[in-house]
Amino acid sequence: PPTIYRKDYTPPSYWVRTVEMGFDLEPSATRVATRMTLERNQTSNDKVLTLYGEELQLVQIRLNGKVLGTKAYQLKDGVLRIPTTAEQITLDIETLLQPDRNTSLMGLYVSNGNFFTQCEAEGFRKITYFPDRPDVMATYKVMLRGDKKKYPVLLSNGNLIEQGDLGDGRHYALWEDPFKKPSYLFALVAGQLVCQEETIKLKSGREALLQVWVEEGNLDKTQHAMDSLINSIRWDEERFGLELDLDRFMIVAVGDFNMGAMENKGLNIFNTKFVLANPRIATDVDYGNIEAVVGHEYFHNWTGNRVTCRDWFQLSLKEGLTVFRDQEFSADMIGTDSGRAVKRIDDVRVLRQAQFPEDAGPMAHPVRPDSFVEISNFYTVTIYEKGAEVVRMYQTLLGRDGFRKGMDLYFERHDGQAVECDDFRAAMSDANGRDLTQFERWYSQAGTPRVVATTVYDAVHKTYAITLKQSCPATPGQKNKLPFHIPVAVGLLDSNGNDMQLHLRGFPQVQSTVVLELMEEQQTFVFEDVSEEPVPSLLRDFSAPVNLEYDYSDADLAFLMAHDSDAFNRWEAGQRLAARRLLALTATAQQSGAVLTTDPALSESLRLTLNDAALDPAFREIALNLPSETVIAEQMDVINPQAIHQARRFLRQSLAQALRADFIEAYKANQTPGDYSPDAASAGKRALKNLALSYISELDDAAAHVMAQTQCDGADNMTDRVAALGALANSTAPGKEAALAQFYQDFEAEPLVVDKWFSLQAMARTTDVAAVRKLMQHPAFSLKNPNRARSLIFSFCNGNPSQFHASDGSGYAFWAEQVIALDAINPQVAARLARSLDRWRKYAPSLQSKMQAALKRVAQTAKLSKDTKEVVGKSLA
Ligand code: DPP
Ligand code: ZN
Repeated sequence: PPTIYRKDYTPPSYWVRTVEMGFDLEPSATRVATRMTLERNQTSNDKVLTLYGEELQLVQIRLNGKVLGTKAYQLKDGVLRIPTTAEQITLDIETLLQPDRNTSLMGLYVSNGNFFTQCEAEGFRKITYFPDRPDVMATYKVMLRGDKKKYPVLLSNGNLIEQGDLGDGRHYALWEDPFKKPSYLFALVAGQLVCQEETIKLKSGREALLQVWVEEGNLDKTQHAMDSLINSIRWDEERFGLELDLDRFMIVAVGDFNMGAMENKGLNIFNTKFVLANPRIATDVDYGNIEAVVGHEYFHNWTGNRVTCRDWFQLSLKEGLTVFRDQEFSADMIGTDSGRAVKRIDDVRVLRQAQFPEDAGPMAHPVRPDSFVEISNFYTVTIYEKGAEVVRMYQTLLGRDGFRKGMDLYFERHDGQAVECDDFRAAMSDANGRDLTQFERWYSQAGTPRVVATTVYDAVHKTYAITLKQSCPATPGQKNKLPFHIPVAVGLLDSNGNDMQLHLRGFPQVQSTVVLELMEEQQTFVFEDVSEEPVPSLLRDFSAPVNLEYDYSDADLAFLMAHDSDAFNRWEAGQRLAARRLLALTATAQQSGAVLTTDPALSESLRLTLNDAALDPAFREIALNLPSETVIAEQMDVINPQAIHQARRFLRQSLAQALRADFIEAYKANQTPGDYSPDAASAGKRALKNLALSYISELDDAAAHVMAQTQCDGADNMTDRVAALGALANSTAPGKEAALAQFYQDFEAEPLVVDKWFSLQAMARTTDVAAVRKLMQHPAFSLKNPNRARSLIFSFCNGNPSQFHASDGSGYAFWAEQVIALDAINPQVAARLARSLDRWRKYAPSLQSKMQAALKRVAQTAKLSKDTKEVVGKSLA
């Protein structure tokens, strides 16, 4: 399959102005009649109109009313070319689809008897032949016809214009979207659905109808999504002055969905996982995720839909910005400073856990990639999460007000347009009179920059100099990197642990946190009037997506853990200390016969944090969580998954021993009696309580078993229940099997909970490949449902490193089998799983060769999708 390059972008030869579509909905044969009016793009020299179509049966094409014979066009490899230079064209295209055979879940498909669409990025071409590219924007009018009983609800984008009976047991609905949009934002839904609805008044006084559509029986699980939607609408009005532009906004939940959710104009389609919640089935984390994803998709209405992407290389223009917006929204919903910090830490954890490895591996790509084979493979943590960090850096450099000015200018200039990342940067720069030329490198250069800090205190002149030196590792296709523009937020702590007032040489303001702008390869920043040698607090609030290194002593780190006014760095100091211990323990664990020992300094520091009642429970929980096995792996030259696992388990056990009484105390002190509420304060208490339970459970003794069993039996909410079941699943408790069976029996009818049941077993310490294979035999397991496949197979391959990397290579053989099986069903999901071996070159040679063999086995499979081919190809390259 061909590689597509950003540099090859050319504007389309024709613009589409209006689209009218008629759908006759039948699962095995849906007829689609599309009429589009096109207008020649005066700037194009191309004498051909190009449309794209995939897996379509083409029935007929009419150009200006006249049927086109097969000689009047060329159809090859999904590209339909019609030679023409006419100024205005009306094109009628009739296609025939088989939605019930569509397991890719792209285009029009059937899920549990209902119809849904997914068009981003290139799914519209599975519905009709079309200039399916985001810079082609048109207004749409959509007629849906179908059986009245089977499909009582017929939805599409925009406003419902008309509906009625067709007399033959069928009915119709006509929808019109007044806003022009790219084809990837098209959507339809048809089937047996019910909704919760509410009318709200927008800031301007206009009314809007909000609906959350679900399958019957799920109406008791929509309130949180509705609340989140209303909060999102209010937040965007307040923070960015952006109002909902439609009279009607719908969210529809579907159980078969490739991604999290989709921002189709006025008709968002969501994975059920990010809609359905009540205390019985959803955890605190689920509640938080639903709020974030509902916000994310809603915010796309402006950042993505009103202003969209010129081409798919600009994907982060909408995704990075919209993730940043949803992160800020979630933080504002918590409201407290400490809540904001916990949210920030959570987001950075995701970045380090998933994006840093991506940036260091074979799929590393810039936030604005230069090329791709299959765009679906570029819906990545780099585009999304690193993209959000890049947007956050504008706010760090320009301030909140400056950032808002940039946003205002961006909309003023580009509303209704399809634009580039550079246009966003220009708006930020122009609105603030700031030169952001060098900042462009965040978009063009891949890899996680490394910043090494060194400091010198001059006691005579009372100056403190911080020297920052940046570099960036080579990534595929990019050997040498130029310096980035890096905002490094810095504070200095005096010997009492208080923030010093900072006088940065050459700058008038005095502050407790200063943002140093590192632009050269190496720069020295001098602080004056520094009365004693401080402890530096570097990269506060994680002000840039870099690896910052500084030669802290253990004592410095303990000091920062106890005193830093920047909550992020308090947490960071603890993580640095723990990572040090874990790396040392891992090194020891690799020597045969070695005995693991730990020093009490770390447990004493953690004890202080655990027992510090002045700190939010949510913060204490996140601070007591050790760096993950993946994060530790990334810090090693050669990854040894078993040694890392052994080291981390040992450290957790020794902490459990040392802090047992404190954990029991925390467990008791953080109960949340009364009715369940997912608010941040209650969720934080539950998180700390359940963290205590998980540490105590590391001891795997009778008392721990009783504790987990009691919580499992008595829990009145999913957060507590699943935490207790997880503790049991990782133990040798006598009641373990019965508890797992009971859980399944209780929640058999709730697919999202059954997913949890699979996933927690997949990640349990003792679950090996054989156990996963056995779980695949369970009647509730299916490879066809992406959530289910992810809950078992992805959870095992990505979330159980010590078993997945079993020395006999059985995990890799299993992985290859599943990638191949999934690829035949759903290439997008398969290509995701294919990423699990990205880092194969970092393992010991014996594992490497087995991983390579598994990758080759997949690569050599006949009829492999281009999605999976690209991923394994890049891995092996
Ligand atoms: N654009 C979607 C989202 O990220 C993904 N298809 O919201
Ligand atoms: Zn998005």
